[in-house]
Amino acid sequence: MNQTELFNALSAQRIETPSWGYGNSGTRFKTFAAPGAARTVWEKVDDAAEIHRLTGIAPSIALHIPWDKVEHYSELGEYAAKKGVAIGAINPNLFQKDQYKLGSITNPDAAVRKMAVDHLLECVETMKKTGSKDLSLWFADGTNYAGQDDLRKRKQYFREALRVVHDALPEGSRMLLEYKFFEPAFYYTDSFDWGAALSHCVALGDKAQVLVDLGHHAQSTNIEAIVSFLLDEGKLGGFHFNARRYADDDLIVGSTNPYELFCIYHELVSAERSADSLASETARNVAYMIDQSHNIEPKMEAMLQSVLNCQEAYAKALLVDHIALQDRQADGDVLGAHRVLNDAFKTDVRGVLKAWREANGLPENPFAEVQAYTDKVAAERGVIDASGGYPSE
Ligand code: RM4
Ligand code: MN
Ligand code: MN
Repeated sequence: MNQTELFNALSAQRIETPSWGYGNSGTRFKTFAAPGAARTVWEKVDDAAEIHRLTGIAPSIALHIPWDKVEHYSELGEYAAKKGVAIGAINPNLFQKDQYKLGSITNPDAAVRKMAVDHLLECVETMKKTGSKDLSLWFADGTNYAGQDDLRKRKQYFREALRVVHDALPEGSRMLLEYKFFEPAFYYTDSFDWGAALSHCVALGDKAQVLVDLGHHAQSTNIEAIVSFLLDEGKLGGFHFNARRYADDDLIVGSTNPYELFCIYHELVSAERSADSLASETARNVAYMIDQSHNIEPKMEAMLQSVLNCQEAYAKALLVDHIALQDRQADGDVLGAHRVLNDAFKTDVRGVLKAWREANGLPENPFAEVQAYTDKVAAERGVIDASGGYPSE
């Protein structure tokens, strides 16, 4: 890959940032208020636009409904467009109502299941107003004890509900189905792994694809293998990027395991470049999204770092010598092939990325600028009471 091709690929990279990464957030123990944290969806749009201004590759913001509910979505869309970003994925919320104690779309009570489906359909209507192409689905549904509920019945409820939503999606849009093996349910989760999510998506049809959240796997799961399998099936729809050490930690993507992120990007680049049209088209349409809520680190700086970590991993993946790699693989050269991959991973791409930033008129020192922005909004917005967590003493 020559410099022009490398620069073009870097310019085409896209990372969506989440509205919920800009507001105050915490653990169940405590939410520490961040000075200047966005208080409204409009301010979240301002913050997302600033991250895009600083990076050039974060042109959309995901919304969470109802956290980001507004009366007129067209107004919000226009406001965002004026700021230079688009409204991205719509994330429904099916875990914060009292009725959902035993689940939403898999609840044993038909009235609750209907309420959940109605919310999903409302989100489909919202997509039409915001021009969003992706409905991003995560379900807290599951059970805590063996025998608590009928697992096959729950699977059927899950499928039935998703079918209604799938069939209501406008042309050219899709549903992205997340899976997570635990939490908040601990015995069983209705969308518990990529295999279950994949079989639902296959049964539902063309508008259903799997979303891989990096925090939703058991320790040492080979996520790049899941990515390659889903790409080959034409069923990888998107990512929720973050990093984990123990569980769904939502730390900065690429911070705990940069090699994993590189290997994931390598699978995406090689699918995109392959002669297999299904895999390459699937790779080209993947929605890359960050799903992180920063609890103690400065929010804007953390989001900036996250986008830049994705850029660095992608740049390294672009440098893999695919011809040499295929030759070594065909020769059964175990470590030779491994070294070809690692040569790219070990390349210091900071100089290339600096040159790319210059060529694209981006700020030379985005961290200094994000600090200035954070100071400015802290003065304007102040600190809002966050408290949260367990009841205070
Ligand atoms: C889940 C999952 C979803 C997110 C919720 C709040 O762990 O990652 O994507 O919307 O958390
Ligand atoms: Mn997620
Ligand atoms: Mn998660």
